[in-house]
Amino acid sequence: MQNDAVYMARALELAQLGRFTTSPNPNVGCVIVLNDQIVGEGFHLRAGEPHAEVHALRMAGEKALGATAYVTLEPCSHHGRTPPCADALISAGVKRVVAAMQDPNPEVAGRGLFRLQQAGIEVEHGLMMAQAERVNQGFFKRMRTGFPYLQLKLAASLDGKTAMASGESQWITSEASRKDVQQFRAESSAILSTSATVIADNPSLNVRWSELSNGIRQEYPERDLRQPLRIILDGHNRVTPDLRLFSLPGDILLVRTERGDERWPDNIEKMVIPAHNGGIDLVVLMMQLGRRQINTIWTEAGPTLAGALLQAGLVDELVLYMAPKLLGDDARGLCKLPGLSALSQAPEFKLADVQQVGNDLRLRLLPQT
Ligand code: AOF
Ligand code: ZN
Repeated sequence: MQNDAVYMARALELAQLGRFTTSPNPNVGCVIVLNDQIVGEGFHLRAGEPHAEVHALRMAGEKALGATAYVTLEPCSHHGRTPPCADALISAGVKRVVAAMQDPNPEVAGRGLFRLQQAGIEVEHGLMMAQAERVNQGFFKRMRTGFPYLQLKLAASLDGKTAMASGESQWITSEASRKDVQQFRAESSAILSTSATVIADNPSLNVRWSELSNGIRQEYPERDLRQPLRIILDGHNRVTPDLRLFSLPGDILLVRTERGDERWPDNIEKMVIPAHNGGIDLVVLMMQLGRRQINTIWTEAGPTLAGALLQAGLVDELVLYMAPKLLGDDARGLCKLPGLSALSQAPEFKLADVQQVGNDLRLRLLPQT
């Protein structure tokens, strides 16, 4: 139908409203239309609460009878924390369902659409699929591979340096870039850093909702503004409880290579991962974080972790803030990639987006495979 794309675009807009809260669930939006009029709208806010379709059906009431439902993800067919949305659409008497894409969750994976079809509902899928993919990059990667979607934040000078020789590095980029970072943190399931970084910079690694630029604080009730999980890699047991991040709200997951119970700080989650090349085995770590239902990881650390993640092929996206400064020859490089000797071995990236942020440039880059 002619207006299908308009209604799906609205459903995608609604799906986006869940981006700070739905993890580990996906962002999903739903619009119900009768006689070319929107009679119901909804989105998924939080795991354990009703799915997008249920909110939209509640709003539509009896007007769902004979209507078309536009959903950004295949309606679910399983009993998870909530009952199947496919059944709710069938009992409400919806006539047609248009889904942007199938749900890659193996519990669903086509069964939702099949069940609707079996009930005599007209079913279509694939409308605005590329956009629908983008609202759930993390959830989809985890469902398809078991690994989280990992973003690596880097901050560099014009000459590609990230810190002075002394290690001084915290304020290379502008205030505007630091605000921009808050947005990425807020949308992530977890923020990943290392003991080296938290000891050197003593950062909060949490979301300062008041600093987010676009009025998010007004749009969302206080209870919805969760803090992403802070994951600290501490391969050499160096983290101590006096660091700032321990005194701020939000959960912390400390990752070490040996248990040694007595020396862990209190009130944190512990994870023990085998050692690899003198550090934590990052591939095993990511598998475990996927199992722990972490969809997206925002990484803020130094050149060692950056290089190791890149070499292990675990980075899905680089977000590079480039400040118009020169730090000179003695400054430190952006990421440690030992053993590169030929240009043919140099990792390459595809530029996905470039934006000016204050006086800095923000580049979003995807590894070339
Ligand atoms: C939908 N609509 O709005 C969402 C869906 O534990 P539950 O009951 O919340 O189910 C979670 C799973 O349901 C999730 O992994 C994904 O496959 C699907 N999410 N499905 O029809 C929604 N959020
Ligand atoms: Zn559902």
